[in-house]
Amino acid sequence: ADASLKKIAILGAPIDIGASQRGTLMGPAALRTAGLLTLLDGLGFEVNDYGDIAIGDVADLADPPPDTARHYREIQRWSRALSARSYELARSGAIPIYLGGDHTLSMGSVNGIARHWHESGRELFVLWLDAHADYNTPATTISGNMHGMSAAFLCGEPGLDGLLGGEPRAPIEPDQLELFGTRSIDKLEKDLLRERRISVADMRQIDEFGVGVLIRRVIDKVKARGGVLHVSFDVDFLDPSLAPGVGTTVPGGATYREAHLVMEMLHDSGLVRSVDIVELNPFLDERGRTARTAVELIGSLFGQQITDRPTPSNAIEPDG
Ligand code: 5AB
Ligand code: MN
Ligand code: MN
Ligand code: MN
Repeated sequence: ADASLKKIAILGAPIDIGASQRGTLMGPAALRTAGLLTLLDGLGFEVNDYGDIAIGDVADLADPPPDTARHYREIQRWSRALSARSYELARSGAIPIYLGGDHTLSMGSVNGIARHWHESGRELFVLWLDAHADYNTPATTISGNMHGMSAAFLCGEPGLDGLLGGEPRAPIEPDQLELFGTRSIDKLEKDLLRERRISVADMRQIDEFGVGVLIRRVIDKVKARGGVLHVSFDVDFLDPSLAPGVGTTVPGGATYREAHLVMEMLHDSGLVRSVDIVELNPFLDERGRTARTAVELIGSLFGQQITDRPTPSNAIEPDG
């Protein structure tokens, strides 16, 4: 086995201007507080925490901001910095885990990773675990919130072409994007998804066929094409009863057991090379529940087995 695969690189990106609700900028701190590093360390990885990325000294570009993309200029700064950094991290051979921050994070993180895999001659597939499709463009968006545009941007949809400035762009093909857990799509967004023939495993399909069958389909496709996988985990993929700490909850999300099965099967596939954890909003969370659940799921993604779970401390103690 490749020894460098045992290395994990953590990078936080405290972004919240891509969403309508403030607060996701506390996400990286909450995920660290919930024990992400200790958990990964305990699973046998060499974990390096590179802290949170800073954008202070990035000079503004001169491209005209689209008028239906809110906070374009700030998100441009984050995306450029993240893309450059992400490319370096991917090249280092470590598995980067990006801590968000709202979902605009992926515009930078995935672009940098895609650039690396493109150079290595391997196809990168992006699994989008999310209640939403995030396939709006400045022309289709109703809200103007850029966290609803990241998947479209990554597939090279028009309207945000100047976002990365001189940073090399590495668009992924629409057939390299796999939406999973979807249950809220805007009208024009849906039209665009259909036109591009993007694969969508929505909650209706998950109810009918089960997550096991549908995630297996994704894994088999990536394997058949000799590709690798990036997991973009929007915490609103989970049911709100399990993950209340998000700004855009939609009822009917993945259950505890479904989400764990997804992560465990992805781990067993050996295909995952990078991860985003986004949209956690600690300001809306209940006593760290959402952060802890997200961390536990990342544990499963990196090899924690369901059978290794300790019995909670409220269990009846045997007599001594
Ligand atoms: B998230 C909506 N489609 O464009 C829009 O949380 C929601 O990153 C986007 O998935 C949700 O504003 C973005 C209504
Ligand atoms: Mn999202
Ligand atoms: Mn979402
Ligand atoms: Mn959201």
